[in-house]
Amino acid sequence: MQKLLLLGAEAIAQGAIDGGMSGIYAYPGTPSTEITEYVQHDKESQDRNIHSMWSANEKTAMESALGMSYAGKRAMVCMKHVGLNVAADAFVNSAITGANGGLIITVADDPSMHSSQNEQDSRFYGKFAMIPILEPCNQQEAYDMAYYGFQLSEQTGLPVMIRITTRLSHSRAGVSRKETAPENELKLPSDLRQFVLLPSIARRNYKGLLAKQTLIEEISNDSPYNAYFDGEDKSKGIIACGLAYNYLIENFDDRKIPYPVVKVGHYPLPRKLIYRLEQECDEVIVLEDGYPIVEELLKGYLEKENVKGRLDGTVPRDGELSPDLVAKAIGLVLEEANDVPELVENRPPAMCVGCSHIDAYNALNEALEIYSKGRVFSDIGCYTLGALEPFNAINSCVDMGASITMAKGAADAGLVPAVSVIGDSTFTHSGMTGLVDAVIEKTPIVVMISDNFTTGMTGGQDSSALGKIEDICIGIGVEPEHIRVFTPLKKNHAEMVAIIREELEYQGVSVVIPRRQCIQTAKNKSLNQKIKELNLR
Ligand SMILES: Cc1ncc(C[n+]2csc(CCOP(=O)(O)OP(=O)(O)O)c2C)c(N)n1
Ligand code: SF4
Repeated sequence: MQKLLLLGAEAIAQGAIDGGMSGIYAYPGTPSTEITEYVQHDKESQDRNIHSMWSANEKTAMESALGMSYAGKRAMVCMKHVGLNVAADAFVNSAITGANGGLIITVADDPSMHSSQNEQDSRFYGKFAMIPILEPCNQQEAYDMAYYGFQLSEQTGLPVMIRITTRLSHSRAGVSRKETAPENELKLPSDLRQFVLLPSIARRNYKGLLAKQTLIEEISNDSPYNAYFDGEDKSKGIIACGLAYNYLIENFDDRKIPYPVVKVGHYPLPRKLIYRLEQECDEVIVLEDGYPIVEELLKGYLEKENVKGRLDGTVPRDGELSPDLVAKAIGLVLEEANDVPELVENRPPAMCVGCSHIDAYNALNEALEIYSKGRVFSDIGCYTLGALEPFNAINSCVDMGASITMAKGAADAGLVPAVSVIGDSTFTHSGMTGLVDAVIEKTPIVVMISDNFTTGMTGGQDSSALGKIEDICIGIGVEPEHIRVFTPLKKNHAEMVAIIREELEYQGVSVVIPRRQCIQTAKNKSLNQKIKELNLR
């Protein structure tokens, strides 16, 4: 079989393509973005016409994938961990509807917050929804699990979560492909009310979900992704979840670990294997990249003392796991590593030279000089870097969409004028609904939608807002004379300051739109064509 050198994210994409996937839906977010990008660039996916889309947000992506599963086909939805918060309503309920065609939710967590606001662990969500979770320890397993996940989903009638973390997603290894599975034919659920979650049906479905818990645990106990490796020294037993297993074996050149090890790659936890480990060993060390979810389960409310991990400091409570941290946790002596040479400088992130957000912030800062500080609520995107020197332009960044609603709340409290700064992609992701609230109450806020025609921060994916922002704002009820568009360039600075000042004085909702293409997308032919067709410049 063909062998490929793939990132973990790409391995999932290839596994899904080979596993008979018919559609993939996603909203970009590091470290998950490369999964969908791979499918979009893959020749076989194009030949097979696998449907792929950058959806408006994670919830719409989740629901589209669920719709494809309803129609009997295999679908995947991808997002970063915080995206699962956005998709949570649909995600949790998809466990109650169940899946018809295989449905995989791939979530990429980011312990250590390399590019995220938190390091939440998506396995909690999988457990909360009571569905099977697959957690690969390497790129080959990432491929195999995506391939197998569709079968598992159809076997159990449930959506399946694949959980990865940044290191696995963004590192490469050789991956052997399997034979391509055929795509499913269109086939509706045998019960056409299965997806109608009226209380009477939801109650019935929920009982079904509860009844399936025994089945999914049995499957997990016998899963090839869970294993018990015996060891002679029973003074400790190790539970290594997902990537932690790879980190563990990296510490032993011959891969011979003296202690018994339970490798976990498939949840619910394989109870029989864990039970055996607990019985045979004096203490149990739990290695998991993320929250101490398994450790907490084993320790229990009564805090059993022979279970060690993040909670008692055997492993640091926060941050991502590493081979060195694993070595320390199991008592190995670490070899001294070289210091980072002085030549290597820490470079804080910064906006690209020539970025349109820079001109927009320069104008906004000057326009706001006549007011007291602390009134700019921002959002998540490249423009969040406006928080840093030399701009110091924003006072909040919480979650996608929060800029407009937080500005509204602050204005309601009397902080007038309040300003929101949001990007075009974030606006259609979850900013629009907040604008509805502001329009309903005619809240005195200025919403700056910094439109660069793309989702810049994650690498220039499609923006659902392209060519639609003014129409959306008018549709929501913003008065057309208070929607002001300008080109953020140095030469227009005075004009921009004057426009923003005028709108800051207006006692209602204003939208100002600095509009100029992200310079990193200048060579994107299809985007340039769309911009031309839409007459956007
Ligand atoms: C819920 C959620 N989904 C995805 C992301 C990843 N992400 C960060 S910013 C961003 C969008 C940025 O696009 P835009 O608002 O157009 O601003 P730009 O970066 O182009 O300036 C995305 C997708 C996130 N942080 N949170
Ligand atoms: S990628 Fe685009 S939006 Fe982001 S900083 Fe660079 S020019 Fe600005």
